[in-house]
Amino acid sequence: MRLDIVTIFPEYFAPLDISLLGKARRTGLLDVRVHDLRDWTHDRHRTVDDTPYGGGPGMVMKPDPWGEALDALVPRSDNPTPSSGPPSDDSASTDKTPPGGAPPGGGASASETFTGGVSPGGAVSGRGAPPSSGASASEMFTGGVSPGGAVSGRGAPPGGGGSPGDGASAGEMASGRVPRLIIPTPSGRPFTQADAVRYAAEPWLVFACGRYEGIDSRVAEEARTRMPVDEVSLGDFVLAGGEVAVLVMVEAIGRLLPGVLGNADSVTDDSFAPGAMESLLEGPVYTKPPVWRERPVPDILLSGHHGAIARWRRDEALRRTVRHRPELLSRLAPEVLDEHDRAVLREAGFPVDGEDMAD
Ligand code: 6GU
Repeated sequence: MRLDIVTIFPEYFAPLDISLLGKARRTGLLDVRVHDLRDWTHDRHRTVDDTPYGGGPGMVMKPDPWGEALDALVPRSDNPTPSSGPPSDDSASTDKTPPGGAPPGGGASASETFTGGVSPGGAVSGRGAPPSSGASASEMFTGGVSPGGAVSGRGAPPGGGGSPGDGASAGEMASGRVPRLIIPTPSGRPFTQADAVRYAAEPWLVFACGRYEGIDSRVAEEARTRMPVDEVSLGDFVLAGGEVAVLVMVEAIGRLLPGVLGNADSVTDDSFAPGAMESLLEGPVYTKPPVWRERPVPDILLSGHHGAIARWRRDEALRRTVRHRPELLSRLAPEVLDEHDRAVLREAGFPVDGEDMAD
């Protein structure tokens, strides 16, 4: 998977060199390229912000550097080779891509187009054949995804992918010819585990980190004419900028890529994992010693009865969800609960079979 991150603070992304994701990058599972937005400015001060029209506090990110950055990273159907890298002669490279780094996953045309990618020091390296071969103008601007076809084939995308107005066809997305653009903002739709799963199946994502009061709205609007764009939020609080939000999302997505976690670290028991844990919080976990400061590990976990252990874990997940996130249970369809689940919920004080449950 290829990830491009555009930011005015490339240093924020140093953590992507370590731990799980650092290893995934070194083994080539993850191709992360960090770009300095200021490389696409042209004035002496490398200005990226300006005062808001209509007045008010704070500053807004100017559309021009963003437009040029996206033009450089994402080929246009009428100008397939990314126009140029940032014009800056700044030699301090923030592009972490090794020469000849992996192209976005997908078809041959994608790899022809993006081998080498864009280096922030200057020009596009390794320009390949234009991707226009085989893609008609109508394919480029169908303005949506084929009927019934979520782009990633994972059902209705809650993040807005495939909504009318996405300027990319399912084929373009699947081939990695155009990326999905993800813009973190507190005014976006909530980012969920389902989004992480959906994004992890895509070959190429571009993250645009806003600062100040956000990015001039015309940037997302124009980008939507040529690629799917999701504006997403991590929750009901305000961060100083999108960088930390992107780190969070990249970690949530990256750990789901095949080969990043070992088999022993299956993600199916995670809180929110699609399937049995959807809308449930994972319960408590224990390791050795069996008694610690006079507190024993629950006997059942030492019993060796796998079925009983699985049932106990589910009971604990249900109880914890009642305590911490009762609104998640209200979303559960009653048919995903068995009689035992209902008994546990009732005992924990959550009304089942009542109007609190989804239909
Ligand atoms: Cl995604 N960005 C910013 N700047 N603030 C946030 C957020 C994102 N999610 C919650 N607060």
